[in-house]
Amino acid sequence: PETFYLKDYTPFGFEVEAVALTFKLAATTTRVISKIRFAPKPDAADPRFFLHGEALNLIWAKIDGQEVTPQMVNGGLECTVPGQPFTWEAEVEIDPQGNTALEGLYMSNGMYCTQCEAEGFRKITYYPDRPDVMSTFTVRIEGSEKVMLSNGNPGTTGDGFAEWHDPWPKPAYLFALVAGDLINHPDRFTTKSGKDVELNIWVRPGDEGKCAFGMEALKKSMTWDEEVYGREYDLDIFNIVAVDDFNMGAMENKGLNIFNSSCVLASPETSTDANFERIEAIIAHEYFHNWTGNRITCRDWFQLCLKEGLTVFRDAQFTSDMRSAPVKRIDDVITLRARQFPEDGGPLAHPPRPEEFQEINNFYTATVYEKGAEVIGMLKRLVGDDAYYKALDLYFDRHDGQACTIEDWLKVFEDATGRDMTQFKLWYSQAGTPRVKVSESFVGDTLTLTFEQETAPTPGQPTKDPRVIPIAVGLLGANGDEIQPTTVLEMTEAKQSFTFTGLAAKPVASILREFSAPVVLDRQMGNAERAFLLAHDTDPFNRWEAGNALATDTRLRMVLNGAAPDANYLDALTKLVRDDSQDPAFRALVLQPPSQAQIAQVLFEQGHTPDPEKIHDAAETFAQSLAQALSDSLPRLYAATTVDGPYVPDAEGAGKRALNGAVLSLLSRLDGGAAAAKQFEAADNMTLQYAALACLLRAEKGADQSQAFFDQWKEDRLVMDKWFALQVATAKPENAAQTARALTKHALFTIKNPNRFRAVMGALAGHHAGFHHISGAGYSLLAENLMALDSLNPQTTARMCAGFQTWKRYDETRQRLIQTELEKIAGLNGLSRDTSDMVTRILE
Ligand code: HT7
Ligand code: ZN
Repeated sequence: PETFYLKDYTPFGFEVEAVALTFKLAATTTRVISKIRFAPKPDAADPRFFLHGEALNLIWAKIDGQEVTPQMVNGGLECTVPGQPFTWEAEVEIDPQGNTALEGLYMSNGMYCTQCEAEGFRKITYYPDRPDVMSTFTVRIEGSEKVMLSNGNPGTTGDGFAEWHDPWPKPAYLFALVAGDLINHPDRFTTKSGKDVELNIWVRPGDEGKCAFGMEALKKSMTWDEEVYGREYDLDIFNIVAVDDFNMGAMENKGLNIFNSSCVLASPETSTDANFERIEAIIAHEYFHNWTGNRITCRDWFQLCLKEGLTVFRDAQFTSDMRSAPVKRIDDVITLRARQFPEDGGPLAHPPRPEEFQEINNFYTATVYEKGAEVIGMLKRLVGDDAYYKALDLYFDRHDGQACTIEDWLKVFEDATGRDMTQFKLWYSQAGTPRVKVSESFVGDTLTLTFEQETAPTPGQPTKDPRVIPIAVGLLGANGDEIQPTTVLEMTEAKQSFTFTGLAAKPVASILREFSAPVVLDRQMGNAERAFLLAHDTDPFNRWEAGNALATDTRLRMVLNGAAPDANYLDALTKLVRDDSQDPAFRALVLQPPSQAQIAQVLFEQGHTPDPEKIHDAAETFAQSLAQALSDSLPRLYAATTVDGPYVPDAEGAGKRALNGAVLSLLSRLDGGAAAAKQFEAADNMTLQYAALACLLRAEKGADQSQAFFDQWKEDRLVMDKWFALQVATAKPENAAQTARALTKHALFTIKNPNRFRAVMGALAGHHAGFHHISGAGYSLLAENLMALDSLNPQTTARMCAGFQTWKRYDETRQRLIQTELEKIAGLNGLSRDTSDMVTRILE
């Protein structure tokens, strides 16, 4: 397969002045007629007229009205064209019904919809399908569907047709079309300059009661982007459509966002607090792309983090403002460590801006998205808030309507601040997570902190240069008072010392506050000092981090030395949990144990071979000991954290319910599931019902409730996804694969729906001890299903291969078992390019 390189970038040799498309919809024989005005660029480096095209049946093509016979070449066509502006016309036939890959124009439950990012437009018609080719689009849809939507503003609509015009030049990956029997949840928004915008969320009949929350989230996002970034919406209408079959979460098509229904539909009865928060964040994310992605897009797909990192950063700011900033930061760091750190330390490691790829779909990764956002967080921390917004204003002014690069992005920071960004740019070009070792000395009145940074080799990058690392530090006195407020140390060398003078006594340093850089902090610290920070740190992130370090440390000692749970830590934890003056959301976070995969990650970082069984046993023993230690308080805590009144999906209620759920889970270890059974019976919202069912299933006492849950919700596909996933997630390790296998035989299981497939297979891959069970049954079941899915949906298959990416950190037996499965996948006849790329890189 061909490898694409950043260094080979060459602009397209033609301007695209305007695009007009006519769709004649038919399930298996849709006709697409294109009329495109091209103008040759006088000084084009590559004057070839090449149009991408895949799985298209070309009926005819014309240039300036004259029929032509283009030459079919790999991935598209070439044609001899005039030396002056000309009109290209073509008619192609495509088969939306047969398109199970969910890329291009496809059908989901009888409804037509599209997914064009990254390279799906070439499955709709012949076109220069690259993000630096921007043009205005006019679309006419002919069909009998009740609702027919495309990008931009509506034009004429009549019997059997609808026309749309998008005045904003855009790349083809932002094209969208939806047609079907849909119902809208309408609303309106007035922008700060007084423009009236029609808003709609379009859903299948029956789902109209699940749109109100998403609509409120959209309006909040529109207001927030005006207030914080000065960005206003720019069309007369903004449509969102919910689709059941979708490979990812959502897509920011201009004026016509398409959402996986799981990321927009919500109701208290069917959605958990976590679902509500995620929906709010994804609606914001897609909306924010209108400026960071659509108005300013990427020159090529190597620059993907230009739009994704920035938009994730913006949606995180939004969630922090709408909910609790510390809780959001802690949640994000947990996710970063769970998803990005393993990627950065394994065979799939790549920089936020990769320099080569075979299949771009495989680069929608935690590194591009989440690390991309962390890099922007560091930039903001280094230049300060005022300079950050000054640089962003310049970015929007300078680059509106353009397709840009990371160089353009860093240049606005250089121009706005006068700062040289050369060294900072290494964050975009170097893969791997820096390990920062810190040592402390206190002499006279001076504290010296010495940091050393090191990044392990990653594929294709054997050596690394030192990066700029912002390290936020505060100092606490013996009584817990803050004697040095947060200050950002700017580390630029491989080894560097910083001093704090005029100190009366040795302080306790709080280092890497707010997780100021995406690094592993290697700090030798006693548990007494950690307990002190857990009790006193004024930085909420580092307070949590101290508790997390204690929790991790005791778990590591249990796994490595067979130690008992640390009594001092249990004591500190029980004190904090019992203290009703503390924020419930914070107590819930401190109670949430580090995941078993996270313990495996830390063991690996410290040079050990993780043993999934021992890690699982330690987690169980610890939870049981904690439940015992808290036994006298659990009933009171459970009662005290019950939220009265009607369900409201806000941060305060969610925080209380999170604590209530954590307490219920401990209580269920002692009361045989009695409280959980009662909660399940009485629950009037999904958060409580789901939490209760999880406790019961974990205790192997939930068979009746599981059946009752199924009977109640079997018509609701999103709740059914939860039911499928929960059974796998709560299975004993030795039963996880068997449970998942049985579920794949269930009448409601279908391999063709990515949500259902992920519910079962994703839950299996996420069940650390179950997936890595020494029988190898987890590995072979996942591999078997990936092989079955590959020919239908390569994109989802390839993404889920990442479940195997950590294989080399395990013992030889497990490595052999996984290698056998990976080789089976690699050897599959007709394996897709997507999956082949992933498996080859994982095996290397
Ligand atoms: N920009 C969108 C990415 C996306 C996507 C990429 C590849 C294949 C299918 C896809 N669906 C959506 C989503 C986002 O980041 O907002
Ligand atoms: Zn995005």
